[in-house]
Amino acid sequence: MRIDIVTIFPGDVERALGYSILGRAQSAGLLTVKAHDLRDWTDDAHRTVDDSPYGGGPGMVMKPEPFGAAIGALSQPATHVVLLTPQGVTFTQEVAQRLARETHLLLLCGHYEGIDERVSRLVDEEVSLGDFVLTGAEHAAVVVVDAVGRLLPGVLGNSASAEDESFAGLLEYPQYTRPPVYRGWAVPEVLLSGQHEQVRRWRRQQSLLRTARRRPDLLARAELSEEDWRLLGEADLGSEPFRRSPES
Ligand code: JF5
Repeated sequence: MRIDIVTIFPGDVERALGYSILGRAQSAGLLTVKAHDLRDWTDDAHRTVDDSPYGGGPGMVMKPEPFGAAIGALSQPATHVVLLTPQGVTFTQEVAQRLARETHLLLLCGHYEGIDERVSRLVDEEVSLGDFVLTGAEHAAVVVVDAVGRLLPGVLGNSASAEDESFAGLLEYPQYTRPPVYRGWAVPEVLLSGQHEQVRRWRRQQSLLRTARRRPDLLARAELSEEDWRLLGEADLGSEPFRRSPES
């Protein structure tokens, strides 16, 4: 896959994506990421990318022409153009899986108080990380490249594809490693028992309970088996252990 990113901070974005698993994926030729300076598609001496809003009001609005010229220069027939903005559809694992099937992504990063509305006519979709506002969409672009990049064939280890199917349904079960007792908190006995079928049932039950407590919205949409209903029914929904400062 190739991912081009249009931003006023191309150096920072490329550096952020050059480390760890995504850096290795790029070195291995599984993924190519290139960040481009939006100001390269301006034509004035000051390389202006913003202007004051029509109708008045505070702040600045990003001009449409540099984005339009960048899209024109970087797009191929197969390119999928994504504008990162709080106005977009919410980015989920399902969106990441859909984008991971593309061969060429072009991500556009907005800034300031917003972008001229006509830029939306030039893109395939608008995507938002969630209901919050960033100073710039660069951090959103890095998140999207990370979530999409780890889904590409060969980027993660062997367990990758199986693991990803499990998400979007239920939350993961709790995991433990050594030591068997830490600060008086013991690892659940069943995990030390070597009884694989009991371990499997316990993990499934923990996933169901944790999802019921923390994300009832996910549980409502999950497809539960007969066994799932039994595992849920036989357990006390209860509450989670205290975190810091229970009296605050
Ligand atoms: C931005 C107009 C972009 O705040 C964001 C963002 C949040 N989720 N995804 C992107 O980007 C900055 C602000 C205003 C366009």
